Formats: sequence, C-alpha cells, structure tokens
Amino acid sequence: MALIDVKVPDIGDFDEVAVIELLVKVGDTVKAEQSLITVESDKASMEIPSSTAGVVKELKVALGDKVKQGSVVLVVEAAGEVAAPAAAPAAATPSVRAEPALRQAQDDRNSGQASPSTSSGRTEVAASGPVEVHIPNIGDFKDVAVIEVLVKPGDKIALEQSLITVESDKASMEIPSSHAGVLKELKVKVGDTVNIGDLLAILEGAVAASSPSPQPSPQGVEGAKPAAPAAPAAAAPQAASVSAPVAPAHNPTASAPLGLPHASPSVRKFARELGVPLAEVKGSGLKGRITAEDIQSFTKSVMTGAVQTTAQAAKAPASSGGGGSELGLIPWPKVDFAKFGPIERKEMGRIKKISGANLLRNAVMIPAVTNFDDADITDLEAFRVSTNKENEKSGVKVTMLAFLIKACVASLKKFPEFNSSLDGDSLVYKQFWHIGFAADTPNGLMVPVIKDADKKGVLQISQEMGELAKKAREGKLSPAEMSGATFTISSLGGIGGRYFTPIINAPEVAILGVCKSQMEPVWDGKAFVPRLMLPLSLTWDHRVIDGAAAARFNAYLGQILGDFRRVLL
Ligand code: CAO
Repeated sequence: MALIDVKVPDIGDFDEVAVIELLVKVGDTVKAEQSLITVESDKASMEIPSSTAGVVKELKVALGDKVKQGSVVLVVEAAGEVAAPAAAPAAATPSVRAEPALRQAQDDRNSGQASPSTSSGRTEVAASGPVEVHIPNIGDFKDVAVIEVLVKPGDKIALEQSLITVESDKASMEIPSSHAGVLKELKVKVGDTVNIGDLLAILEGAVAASSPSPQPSPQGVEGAKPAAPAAPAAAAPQAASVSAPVAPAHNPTASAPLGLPHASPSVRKFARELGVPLAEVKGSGLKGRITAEDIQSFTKSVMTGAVQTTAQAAKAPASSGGGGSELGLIPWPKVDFAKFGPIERKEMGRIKKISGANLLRNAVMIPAVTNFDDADITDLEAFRVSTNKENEKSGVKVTMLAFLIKACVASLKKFPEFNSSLDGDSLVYKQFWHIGFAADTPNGLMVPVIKDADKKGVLQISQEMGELAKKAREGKLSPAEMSGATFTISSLGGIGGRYFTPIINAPEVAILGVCKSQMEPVWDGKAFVPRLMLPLSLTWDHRVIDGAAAARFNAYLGQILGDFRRVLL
C-alpha cells in the first residue's frame, strides 16, 4: 500500500498559520475529506481535511507548529481511495482543496469587477452619501451562518474592521468592512445565513477602500464591494469540493476583538448540537482553546449536577434539583425516599413552578425583616357585620380584607416608601395604589390586583375581590389582572394561625400578612376588656425601609383599623 504525504492545501491568504488542534492520531483510520487538524490566523480558524482515505502512519505536525500551503500534515497508508484529483494536471499531492485565486478570478469575471487587493495596495476614496457594504467573496461558501455581530449602529467603523463572524461546518471567519465610516444600519443578525454579495451594512460618512487595479469597479465608490479575500496568484488547479475557506481580507492592523470563546468550527457545532453554552466551558487546549473533550466533560458535569449553566441558575428551581451552586451552597440532598416507605411522585403544576421560582428569588435577594403587631378591630368588625346585614339583598358581602385594603392605602400614602420600588440606586415612588391580594387556588397561589384602590369604596373593592378570587380559582385570571401591584396583602384570616412571615412580591418592597382575629383581654388602663384583635405581620425590604418606619406603619395601620374614620382624614 502506498504511503502518501497529506499536505496543507491552498488556504488563500493564510501564511504560517498555527496548528491549534490535532483531530486525529497515529493508527486512526481516516476518510477522504475528514478534518485532520485545525489551524488559526488572527481572523479565522479552519479545519484542514484529508485528501485521501487510509490509516494514519505518522503525524508530521504538533500543536503550536506553524504551517502553510504545502506543509506535510501527516503520512497516510492509502486505502486506495484518493480524493478526486479531477482536473489537477500536476497533482503531485492530493491535498489541494481550495483555489481561491481561481474562484476569485471567476467571480470577478462574473461580476465584471476587478479583484480587490490586500489592504496594503489600497487607496482611500471618500464617499458622499450612505454606502452599502456587501458580503465579499468568501470562497465556495453558501448560506453560511452569522454567529456573531461585532458592531452596533452608531459605532465608528475602521476600514477592514471586522463586522460579523460567519461560520460553516468547517471554518469560521470574520467579515471585514470595505469602508470606514459610522455604522448606520446592520442588515444581518445572529442566526441569519449569508452569501456573497448580500447587503451587510450601511455606513455614513464613509471612506472606501478602492483597488489600485487598472480596472475600476463599474459601481465606482458606490460599488462598496468590501475587501474581498486576497488570493494568491498561483491558482490551484483542483476543482474538487472545498473544505478550507478563502481567508477574508487580512489587515494586521485591524484587530477587531473576536468575542467568541476559542474553539474550532466542529467543536462549536458539537456544542450547538448539545446545547452547551460555549462561553461557560473552560478550554483545556492550547491557549485555553475549547476541545471536543471539554464539551463532553462539561455536559457530564451538568448532567450529574456538579455544574449548573447560567440559564439553569436563572431558572432557579423552586426546591430540589440543583440551585445553590452559584451561591456556594452544598448540593440539595438526594434521598431515595422509597427506601423508607411507599411513595407517590407527582409533577408540580405550572403555577406552582412559576411562583416557586419567584418566591425563591425574592427570599434570596431581598434582605427582608418582619414586624408583628395587633390591631383592635372590635368596632370595625361590628360595622362590617351591620353593613352586611343592611346589604344582604345586594349580594355583595363586605369582607375584612376590603377594609384592610382601604386602610393600607391610607398607610401607604402616609409612608410613601412602602409604595415604592428599587431601580438600581433609585427609588421609584408610585403615584398610584394598586393592591394585590394573595388568593389560595387549587392550582396554587395567585395574586390578583385591585387597581386604583384609593379611588374605590369598600363595597366596590369587596365586589371586585369576589370576582377576581373566583377567576383565580377557575384559572381564568388574565396577566393584566395580576400585574401592576404596588403593595400586597396576604390574608389567612379565614383559615387561622397567629403570625407568619410573608415573602415580598418583588419589585414591591413590603407585604402585609394578616391572620385570624380573636377576642383577647386588653388592658384599658383600668381593667382588662375583651377586644377583637387582628394579628399583623409586615415584611419589608431593609434596603428601602428601616425598622422604625415599619413599626410606625403598623401602628398607623392599627389606628385606622381601630377607628376607620381616620381614612377620611
Ligand atoms: N379574622 C377572622 N375571620 C376572618 C378574617 C380575619 N382576619 N378574615 C376573614 N375572616 C372570615 C370571613 O369573615 C369569613 O367568615 P364568614 O364566612 O363567617 O363571613 C371567612 O373568614 C372566610 O373568609 P374568606 O377567606 O373567604 O374571605 P376573605 O375576604 O377574608 O379572603 C381570599 C379572600 C381570596 C383572600 C381568601 O379566600 C384566600 O384565598 N386566602 C388565602 C390567602 C393565602 O393563601 N395566603 C397565604 C399566602 S403565602 O402562602
């Protein structure tokens, strides 16, 4: 069997590019066109394919080596299957795969344009109006995906500054601007696919790169065909399938930051297929490069729960399962409950999952404190009962919660920071009083909102509450009916208990919990008298409110509930 040297093909403008990845080893059986190594310039990376099928006998390059067209990559014992040498008249080596110059020349003939030169041969031509920048000749690539946008409207763009990064399954490259100017509009976004000639951007106040070629562009300055890849004059004769890209115009002075993590196109593809966020993977390759093994071990770590992706952390499961690693907490205990007795497993409902994630965030992120107090509602309850008797026929039952909503509005007006929200370093004081109330439903906790409670009477609030609570139980609340609250009340009065510590409904800064009122002996200065006392639990955000304000809020609320005429003051 013949031993064949597999060489670096014509890789366009690339000269002395570094080997950053070895994709095969001695003894491997390779197919024709299989990627052997990855090389990288400062603008693009590409995989070098094998021109022949066979068994790798010897590797001629090591990581970090510099290679160029013609460098021997490895020696293969050929399996008799040699990549189509096709029209290669002097196919001494089967490694030539790209013929940028040939393609460039054909493209130029087709478009009637001169072949753009490298930046060194350019002059600059001022343009008056907006200038279009198109995708240059990027070789045989068709429908390549935009994987990164490197600029934004308003940016000052330098000549040949990279605007986007595109990627095929074999190479990624940056597409440079043919003009300097201010970016008015970018015509592509991440995920789009592009082809040669596609409109990429519109620049204003542009200065163009024009070729000194004797054949002027038929479109003049407006041609704005960007710096196309500079092709070596020696056209490689082979017209077989192209695996290596044509390099984009290379300007060593234009060093657009490539914000992508370092990884070869095949590794990127692998990561995409698995849904691995490349930016979160630590590379173990040369200069921190991410390898396929890194992707595998990252995936393993996520599956075993040792690592959590940022997306997972953001979703922050309500209870078990992960979470916590970003806080430096030990993992959630995993217990095989069935070992201890019979169990039944039930998936949590959607509402519970959503509210659980919100509650966890609010509990973790808000430095919350709860103040407890009691309000004497003896007279108010008597008034409520008599009002309900009078209104028996109307069908609207006045509830204690409706009075509480009204009393809270009065307290919020007196202590406006309780009706505010944190926005960075600012406090947003809301000039409206929308009060949410926690409703217990078969699907879980919901918080409908009484809008403009300050403008409504207790009867109207009672009626609306009844309607909203019914909708909540039936799962028919609209998002609008659950949004916009400035303060929330959670009432367990109809159920029981004394005090509890409600969790603030962010971005609100306080929540009032009330429990079941009961008759208690209260000292009036001369004797113990029976009074109906309502337990209050006010939780507040210590970043916005302090303990003294919270105590005053509760005391004032108690005064109003004790003598409801104060609402009118
Ligand atoms: N003290 C004593 N009795 C009270 C009371 C209180 N603080 N609040 C209500 N009651 C009484 C009512 O007067 C009513 O008695 P009658 O039937 O004799 O008139 C009974 O308790 C039931 O009231 P209710 O709960 O149906 O009505 P409400 O207006 O007080 O509450 C609603 C409505 C939707 C808030 C309530 O049904 C509910 O879902 N509460 C649970 C809220 C919750 O889960 N909070 C916890 C959140 S944190 O997990």
